[in-house]
Amino acid sequence: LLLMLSVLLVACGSSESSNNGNSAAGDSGEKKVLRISLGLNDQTPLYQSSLKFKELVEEKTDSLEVEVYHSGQIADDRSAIEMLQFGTLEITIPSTAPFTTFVPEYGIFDLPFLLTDTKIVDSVLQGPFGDKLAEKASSQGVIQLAWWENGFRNLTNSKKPIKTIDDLNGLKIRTMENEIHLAAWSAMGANPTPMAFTELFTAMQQKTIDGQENPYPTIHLEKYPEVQKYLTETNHIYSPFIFLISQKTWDGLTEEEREIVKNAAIEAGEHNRNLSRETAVSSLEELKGLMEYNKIEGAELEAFKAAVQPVIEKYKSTIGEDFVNEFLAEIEKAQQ
Ligand code: KDG
Repeated sequence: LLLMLSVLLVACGSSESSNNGNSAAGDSGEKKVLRISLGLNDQTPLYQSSLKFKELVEEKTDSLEVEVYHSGQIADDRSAIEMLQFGTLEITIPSTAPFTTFVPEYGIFDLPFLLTDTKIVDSVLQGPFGDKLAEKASSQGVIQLAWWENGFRNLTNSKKPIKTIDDLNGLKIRTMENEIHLAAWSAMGANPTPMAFTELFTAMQQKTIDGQENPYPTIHLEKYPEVQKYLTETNHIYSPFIFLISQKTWDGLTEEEREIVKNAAIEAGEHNRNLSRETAVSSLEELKGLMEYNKIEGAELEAFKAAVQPVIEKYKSTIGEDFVNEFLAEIEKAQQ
């Protein structure tokens, strides 16, 4: 029995290493495997659109196979990005926030209350400015092939309704691993803690934190109402997803395969934007029946904006003053 077991183990080991060999090096004659690492679960628009990407790639070529892993099965956002750099993972689709430690310019999205609707978002990202920013990723051993959508972020907590900025006082909020988010929530009076997405549900369940902020589809489909009672519409941040592929993987693809992968990432990105937006509407409807909901607006919204203004000013230079000004000009152009 022991002998059989060790033979089996060796067989498993070798098939795994040959599979890794395929994905990294792309041995001729065998399929190259593109694994996608996602933090969100298999109910979310992110996962559904990753399946769309798989379908688009696999219908165009027999040489590539796409495998989609959800719920942080492979890694959290930051570790997945590092794996791409090492060439030990092929694709990940993280939020931009944890990517700012690699490329600070992505921090424009972390400046609160600047992007206010999807029309402006599309006009800024689906054009030359979006392309220019995406090109900056390649300095880090990863290539951004497309803009996908996480969505507008809103606040939940287990303690009390948040109606005024004073209600945030001392509230323990999980943020993404991002300096500007920490500074912004501190400026609004909360007590923020950075944490990988993969640890978030347990932290809410065990009450080591009181609240968190994410787009409606995540709040609903990751079942946060099971551990959070209050939902506050703040729309404080527009959070993009970035479709990243390892430079090492890219180098191992033929010209034709690159074309297929890039086009599929863009087309599935369009699918993702539509699905995310539809789901944001339906998820909010569902959430209103499961949580106590209110919206920050009018004078109260102005108080939130005023509190984070010094943070915006402070981080302009970290991101790059000229680049932030270019971003602001793009927003203004889109508003006309
Ligand atoms: O797959 C994406 C998630 O890992 C993460 O980016 C979701 O917005 C998110 C968060 O709050 O960490």
